[in-house]
Amino acid sequence: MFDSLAGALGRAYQALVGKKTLTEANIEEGIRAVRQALLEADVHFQVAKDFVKDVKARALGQNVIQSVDPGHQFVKLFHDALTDLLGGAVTELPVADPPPLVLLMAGLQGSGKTTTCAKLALWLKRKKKKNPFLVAADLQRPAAVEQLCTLGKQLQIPVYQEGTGARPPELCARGIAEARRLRHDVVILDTAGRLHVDDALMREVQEVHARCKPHATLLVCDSMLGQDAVNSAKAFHERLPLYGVVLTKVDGDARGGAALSVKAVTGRPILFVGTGEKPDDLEEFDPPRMAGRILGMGDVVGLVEKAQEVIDQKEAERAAEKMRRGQFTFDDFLKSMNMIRKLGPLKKVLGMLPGVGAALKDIDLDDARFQRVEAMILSMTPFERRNPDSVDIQRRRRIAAGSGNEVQAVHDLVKQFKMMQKLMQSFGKGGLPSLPEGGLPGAGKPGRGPQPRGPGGVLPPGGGGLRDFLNRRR
Ligand SMILES: Nc1nc2c(ncn2[C@@H]2O[C@H](COP(=O)(O)OP(=O)(O)OP(=O)(O)O)[C@@H](O)[C@H]2O)c(=O)[nH]1
Ligand SMILES: [Mg+2]
Repeated sequence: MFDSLAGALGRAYQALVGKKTLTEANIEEGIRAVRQALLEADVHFQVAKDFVKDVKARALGQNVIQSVDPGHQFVKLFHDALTDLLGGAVTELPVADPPPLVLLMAGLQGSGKTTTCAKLALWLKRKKKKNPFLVAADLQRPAAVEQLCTLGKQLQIPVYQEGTGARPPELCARGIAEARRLRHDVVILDTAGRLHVDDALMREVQEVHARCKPHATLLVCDSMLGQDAVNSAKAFHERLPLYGVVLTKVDGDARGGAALSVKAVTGRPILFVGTGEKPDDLEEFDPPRMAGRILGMGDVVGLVEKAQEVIDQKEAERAAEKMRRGQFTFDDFLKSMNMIRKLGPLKKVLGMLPGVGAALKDIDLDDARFQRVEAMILSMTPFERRNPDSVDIQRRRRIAAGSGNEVQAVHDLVKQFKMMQKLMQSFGKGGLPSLPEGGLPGAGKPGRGPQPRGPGGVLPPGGGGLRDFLNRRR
């Protein structure tokens, strides 16, 4: 999400880099680029207009700190304005006293309600140590009940269902009573969707709402619908008080207009975003962090959190120690690679790193490349894996044949591995290594200042840079 916006904002930022101070004229120039970027990102016209006015007022009102680069100052105030536009701070779910917390999920057909019910239940179970209970109240289609039951079974979260014969309000009330009896602390109601915000749909959810008095009604919105998603959220909110919004399919939305407009247009915040089809593809929506991501500051916090979840700390430390001592082998390489893979698709992971997201958007980064590397390493003998220097041309031919690759691919792997070894060793000596030709992706963004160069590693010639390495085709 926000790829195009991040790119366009880069241009706005560039307009201010190198200027001595923030003046009305150069602020105006930056602002113009921002307005353009917002409109390109499909942000609601009025929202873009108000936002630009806000940024300008902040820029003109602030005391210019002489020693700080205007570009950086602008980014800071822009970050703050963007954070406010996205809702300010994280909006938590309400607390129910006494439990259970009742959440009503509503939204248009295909927006992702059922999937989101399951994702949210899993998130509550894992992150908040809750004991959630799902209620299948979409009685429009028999398949809808089945879909929720299947998800529930897969995630080991119980689902209350009565087939499709009952009426939703009564069914939901019975579901909640059952949850209370079984001492569940959260109940999530999955309701039916319609193609449009029409009377029949609204009446049904309103009835469920009146009967069950949920603690929060969450509207599930498809981010890819852009402005339409925002308009339907507004129409919904006019007829049913919303607590907040869950924005789905942000993984397929390069523009992010809905995310940027929802709060301003409806007055209700986004609580979660759906980032994929799998049950764990749900993230809490964190405005400051999201603003950082848009501005290319990366989401290091998100990456660290994710890493803490999936990475074996001891194993990682062992690998790091070996790297420092220069004892890193192909076996360790494979282990580390698999750890990174657990973080998710590589492109997603790298997208969380500062400055990398926008730079990586045209890179051919797929897991197939990982698999190819894995196949090559697995085709090596244990001796070869421990002694990378032993992998001579004859062995390379055998490895290529064994793993179904060209010999050139093995050459590349060995070369890259040795390069990495050197890089790691120079880290170990305390010096920051000089970067491969072309630098790391995104590191060369304007205005980021010179890259630190340490005394340590000079890389073998012809490194080609990480970008080239990753782009190299099969
Ligand atoms: N890529 C992506 N796909 C999603 C996301 N959330 C849901 N989907 C997909 O969107 C489609 C519709 O999701 P559902 O959960 O069935 O939508 P619904 O709102 O319950 O649909 P109805 O019950 O027909 O109203 C499914 O194919 C989901 O896998 C997401 O965050 N990212
Ligand atoms: Mg559904």
